[in-house]
Amino acid sequence: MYREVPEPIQKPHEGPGEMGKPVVIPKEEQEKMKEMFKINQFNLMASELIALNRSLPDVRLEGCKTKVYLDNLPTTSVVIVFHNEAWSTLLRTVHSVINRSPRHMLEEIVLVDDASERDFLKRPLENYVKKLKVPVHVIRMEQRSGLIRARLKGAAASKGQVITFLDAHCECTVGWLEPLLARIKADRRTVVCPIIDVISDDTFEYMAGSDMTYGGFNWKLNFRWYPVPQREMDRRKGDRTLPVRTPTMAGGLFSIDRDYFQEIGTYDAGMDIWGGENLEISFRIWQCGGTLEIVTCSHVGHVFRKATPYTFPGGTGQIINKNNRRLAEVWMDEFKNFFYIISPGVTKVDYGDISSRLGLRRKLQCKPFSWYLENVYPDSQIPRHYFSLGEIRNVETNQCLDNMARKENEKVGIFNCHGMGGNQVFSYTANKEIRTDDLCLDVSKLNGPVTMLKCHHLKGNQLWEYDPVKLTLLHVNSNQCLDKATEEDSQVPSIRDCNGSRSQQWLLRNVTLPEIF
Ligand code: LR7
Ligand code: MN
Repeated sequence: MYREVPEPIQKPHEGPGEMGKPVVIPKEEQEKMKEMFKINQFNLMASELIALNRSLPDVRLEGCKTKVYLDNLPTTSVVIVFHNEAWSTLLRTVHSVINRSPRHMLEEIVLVDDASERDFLKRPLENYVKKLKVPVHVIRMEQRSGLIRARLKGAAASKGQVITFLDAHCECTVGWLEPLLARIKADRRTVVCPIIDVISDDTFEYMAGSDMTYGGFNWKLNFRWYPVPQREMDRRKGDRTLPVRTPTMAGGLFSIDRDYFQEIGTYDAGMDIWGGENLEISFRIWQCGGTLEIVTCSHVGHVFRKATPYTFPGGTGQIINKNNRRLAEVWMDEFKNFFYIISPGVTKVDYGDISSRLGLRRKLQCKPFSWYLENVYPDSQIPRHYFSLGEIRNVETNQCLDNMARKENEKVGIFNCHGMGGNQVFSYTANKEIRTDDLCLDVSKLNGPVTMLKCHHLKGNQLWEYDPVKLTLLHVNSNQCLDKATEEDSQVPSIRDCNGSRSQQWLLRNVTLPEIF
């Protein structure tokens, strides 16, 4: 698979993929292209056609292009961990760092090989990087350890005042580094992420990411992008070139002061392979007195994949559940129950010893998760105040509401209760919404079916009153009661005139969380 990659000779703006243009593979090559796609779960053939130092558009906001930065910004080491990465994407990451960073701010690049099995990542890689004009160190994990412990090893070996982590399939654009380092110089407890642009996994086209999205998470503890809320626009007085305070980071691309990284407890070395570390460090930064930002004047591209190309020794689910369990137990206080009720399987994994992480939390006197939800992430899908969390069971049929499609605008179903959480978990909040993630139970006409719509917090068609004695769920706007599935449509509950029948009685599982109230 390894082939000698000559020093790129194309003139800028010519050749495949220049200026971030998409690469189209001719018909006759497409069989081979599909085969090659499987190796890394991206279009490896396209990537190999593109120069390692391809040109990219300047996608920054106009107001970013004229900003000036101090010359004495801290130096950074760039740490890139990889497992079986492709030659072209790994080296394109390296070249883009070298070509688009002011030389005096770039201490070195540290490549951490997480026990890759490909020969071209051994000696050929070492020989290649020796010729580059910036020190590039290749260090190796003795055994497959996962990205978390690999990053720890890279961080420990790095010398810059700042550590900048990148995935191994990134491309930095003009001016990416200065605004990141400037924020850290202004406040060493600020951890900063660039805007993550999209490099297409199909064509390697470069597409600017939005400065209007920031990081959040859902009940399953998946990282998710959400629109930047109005309060954050207001705080910046509408200036989109100012950094956005973000509740969470995606995980792969960020800069942090080297000593501060130590102070706040680096990463949880008990986490394996992949996943969870991004929310863990996000919660920790905020709860323990730091700030997490997306610096909108810094753009770095990343190849977003639809599937993972590598093995997860021990099973994907097991590993991610373990990592998530560790972060929930250490940082989320009673709110971990949201996660456990929606994913009951998680509570069965062995998550190892977390005493040193709990000790860290005590030592740093970190704030509770409720503080984080209230002050950093008030738009969270996890409501701070709620009455119940769990299934909503019909007394007559003994069946449960089921958000089968988990999509906006979809009708709610009613099926046998499976007790497995997931689509049958709803919360009844203090605002009298019935919700799951950011979707709310909504009915828009008399006798109408129940659908899931984005919660609007305006009460209206999303306001429900539960009567714990009569067990009814009154849809206030229509003054009708939630009823089991009707004859016309045996799987879609709807509202009907309240008549006291058992088909209008519902059991809400009550979770007592005294700390919250
Ligand atoms: O066992 C492994 N060892 C590794 O060294 C598994 C992975 N890795 C390397 C891998 O080669 C890559 O360079 O770790 C890096 C990240 O792995 P990816 O590219 O498979 O991760 P991802 O981009 O799918 O996932 C995101 O979430 C991860 C959760 O653990 C990490 O935090 C990734 O860094 C993170 N990526 C980003 O934030 C880029 C934007 C994606 C989004 C949203
Ligand atoms: Mn990645």
